[in-house]
Amino acid sequence: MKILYNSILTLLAVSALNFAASAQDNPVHQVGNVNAVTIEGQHVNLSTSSNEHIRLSVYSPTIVRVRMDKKPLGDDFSYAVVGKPQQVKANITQNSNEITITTDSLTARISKNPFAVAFYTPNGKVISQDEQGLTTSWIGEEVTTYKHMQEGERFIGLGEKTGPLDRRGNGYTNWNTDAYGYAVNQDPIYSTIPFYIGIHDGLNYGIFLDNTYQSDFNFGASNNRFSSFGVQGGEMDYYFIYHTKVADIITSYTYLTGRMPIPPLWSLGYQQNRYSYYPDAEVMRIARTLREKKIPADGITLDIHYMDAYKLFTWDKNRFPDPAGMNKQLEDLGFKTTVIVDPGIKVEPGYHAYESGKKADIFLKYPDGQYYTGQVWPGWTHFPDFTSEKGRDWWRNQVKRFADDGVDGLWNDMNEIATWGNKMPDNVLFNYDGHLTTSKQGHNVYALEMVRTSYEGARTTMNKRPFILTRAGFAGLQRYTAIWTGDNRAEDDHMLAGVRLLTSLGLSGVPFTGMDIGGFTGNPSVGLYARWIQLGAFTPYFRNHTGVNTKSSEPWAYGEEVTEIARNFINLRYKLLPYLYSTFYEATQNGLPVARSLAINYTQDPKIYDGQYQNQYLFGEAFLIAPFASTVNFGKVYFPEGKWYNLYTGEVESGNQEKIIPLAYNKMPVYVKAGSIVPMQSLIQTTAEQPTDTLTIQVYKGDADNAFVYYEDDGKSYDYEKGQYYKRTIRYDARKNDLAFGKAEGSFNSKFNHIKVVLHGFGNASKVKVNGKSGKLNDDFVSFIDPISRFDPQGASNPTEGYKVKSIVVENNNNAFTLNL
Ligand code: NBV
Repeated sequence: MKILYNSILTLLAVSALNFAASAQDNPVHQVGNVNAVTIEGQHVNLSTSSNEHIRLSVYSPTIVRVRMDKKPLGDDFSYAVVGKPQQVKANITQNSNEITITTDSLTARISKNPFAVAFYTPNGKVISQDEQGLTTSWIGEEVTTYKHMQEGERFIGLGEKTGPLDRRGNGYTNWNTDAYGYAVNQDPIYSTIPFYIGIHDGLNYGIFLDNTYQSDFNFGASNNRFSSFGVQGGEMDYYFIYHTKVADIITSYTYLTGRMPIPPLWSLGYQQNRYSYYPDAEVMRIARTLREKKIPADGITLDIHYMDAYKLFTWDKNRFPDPAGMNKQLEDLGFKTTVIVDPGIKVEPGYHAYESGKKADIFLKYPDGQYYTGQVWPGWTHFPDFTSEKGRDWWRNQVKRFADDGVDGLWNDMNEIATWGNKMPDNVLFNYDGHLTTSKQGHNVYALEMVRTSYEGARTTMNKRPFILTRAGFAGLQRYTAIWTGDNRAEDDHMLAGVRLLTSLGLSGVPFTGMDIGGFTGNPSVGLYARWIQLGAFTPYFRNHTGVNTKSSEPWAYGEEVTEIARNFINLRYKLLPYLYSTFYEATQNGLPVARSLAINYTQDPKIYDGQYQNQYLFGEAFLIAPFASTVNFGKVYFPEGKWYNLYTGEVESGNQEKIIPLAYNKMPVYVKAGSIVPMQSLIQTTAEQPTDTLTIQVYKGDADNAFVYYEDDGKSYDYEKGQYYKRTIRYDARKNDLAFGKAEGSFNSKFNHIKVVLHGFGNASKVKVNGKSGKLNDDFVSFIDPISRFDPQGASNPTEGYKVKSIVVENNNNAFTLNL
């Protein structure tokens, strides 16, 4: 038996050897040995014994790009990357075995036999390295790079992906997919961002795979050897990014793929949607009810029923006889209108968009020149080719119709492309900006180019900042649009999975994100709706939406008590707008998200990846949000390092602590990080209304220094590009115990003439100095939400939800000043 066993082993070993030796029989084409090297400034060009062409480029001191193909590298063209390579002092040397590229931030070592690459820190620690023996290989046209799985390595990001925060042990596919009522672990769903961050041994790095073909990522799914990323066609083209902080990796990634522009202020207000509000009288009823019930709101969204037979760029004449008039009435009430746009243009002779699209010859075609026809809402439709300048030009002109009707936002739906659940044939051709290709390469980038065009068209024709929303997209989508997570379900685990989708998008360069609050399919329980709407107030894009055959989802649809809860949190959102707008401004500058995974600030803390805490996140830099299912009355919260103030009571929790807390139906757990600086304003019902002229700054005593960049502008135009903004840095110095307001920058006049500083955790402070002179501290009371009638029948006249504080009011004259606390 033993002999038999041994001879089988020998046989296997011999055949393995034969297999490896006869490369021709090997169905996997392995990258070969480097046989020629040319160094051109920051670039290294290589060719190999098996005819691969490779180019490594130093993009910045922290970014190295790697390109490989089995044929000479193609035109350097990308829809995702807009950042240009920087002039970098890189030291490039070689010997017979190796090429070394050194910048002041990293070293790349390229082995020649066979080609493999490894990245090191300046002091020689391995950050990431190709898996020996596998490195990069092709199976037919499919190319994959294999990286050695490092000890304890974690993986985060990859955009809008379901599943856990730490993606180790999972595999994912990127193929934009219409995922109606998706399951919480379904993959893929709507959008593609082939960018992830790896974390191990106190190090972190990012990898962005810039290829629009279907891609597949394996983070140790059913293998304990490697992490890998591969594409079904085109070049292996990836960017390796190294920084010591995850936040800086996101900043470098958004240096490559761009950052969001500052959004219109109104788009940060509450948005009321449903599939669909019609006719116009119903739209007005919803708007007026929000005002009557004193539920602040800024947006109303029109879903597909506003169109005539679902034909794009038309209005149903019976339901909406006077769209411009209705939009004017809404505007007078302080509402902005967003309309849905789908890409499919109905095939109908005489219909203006069909005729003009045909005339301009902008629809996607088969190789024989016939237009591709697929089925969506209007029936058989053609699809504009947004990857051609001609197609984009046509769409930009169509969008003008909305501008003329007083529309403020475009909601781009069904742009995966969705054609009634069916996959578009592979042989549909995309112009791909002069690099004619098939649907295989064009599909994932279709939505990105659609929203780019909607943005460009709306920006020029609306003459103000438009609001653009999309369902699908590709890396870089943040340059044009907000995104929401599509057709989720009215279920607890969907609410929580939704949080992870938003934070994962945030890790992947997209700050303006939202989900259908209340759930799109099905009906939430009263308890779930109550929790979800509170959570919504702490999501970047606050949208309430529901499907066509579901129960109403407006904040008054779940009883008086829930209306009060919803009002409370929507009120709080509006009072927080100065904080939120400044946080969005930060996103425009460094690409950091608004809903922040704890992996950004507490990367090395294993607790934050624990399944029971992975839904916690920071809203901006100050608020720790702990969402829980509606079915539980107690929850376990993890407080990362530092100190945390309970938002409602001011009580302090120490960091590095796991704590079971009782969960109230009306108060989502929210904590404020010690040292935080939170600017707030008085309650308004719409951003069209002016708050009082006092900006309130909540300061929370802490042990670490902090700085907050306060930003303001007119909230609607592009005048900020000409310097018409108001910006000042507010610094908290923990040791000196002072708060310093820098001089205001920019030519915009702040709407606030006074600044009220509210002190939290400063004990019974009685004295304060303003620029060295004594100032007066007042006794004050702070309350972030109002009592709910059931719990306190005497209502707001007997506030129980707040606590005593001290505050001081100073004049805002734009000059620098310091408060010694
Ligand atoms: O336009 C209708 C819906 C819309 O309400 C939803 O938000 C999108 O995700 N749309 C999908 C079309 C298909 C609905 C089944």
